[in-house]
Amino acid sequence: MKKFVTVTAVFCAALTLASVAVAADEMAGMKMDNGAMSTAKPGKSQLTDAVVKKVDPSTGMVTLQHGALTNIGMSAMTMAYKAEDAAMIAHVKEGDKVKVRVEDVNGTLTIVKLEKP
Ligand SMILES: [Cu+2]
Repeated sequence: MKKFVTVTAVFCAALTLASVAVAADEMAGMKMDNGAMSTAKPGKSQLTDAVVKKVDPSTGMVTLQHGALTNIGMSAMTMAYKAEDAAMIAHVKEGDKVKVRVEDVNGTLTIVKLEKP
């Protein structure tokens, strides 16, 4: 019985070492993947075409007629979103064609990026 326990312990140690080695390999692989991704950023900062319908500096809301915002599961529609900062509002006006990135920031749909082409 004592021998069996020892054998099991050794076997477990070997298994642990093996999985550590595998984990290290996976991490090395992930690092390479991340490096490749950081140049392409697929989908991460994708911009969507929109037209500014209304800007309300008092509330920080910008009404956008926008294409599908796939990252937040929003189809094309006209809707008001919170601008991330006041500077964003300052340089747009009704009728501007823009490119936007809207993200769910702590439950608030927020325009995190707004570019005028
Ligand atoms: Cu919407």
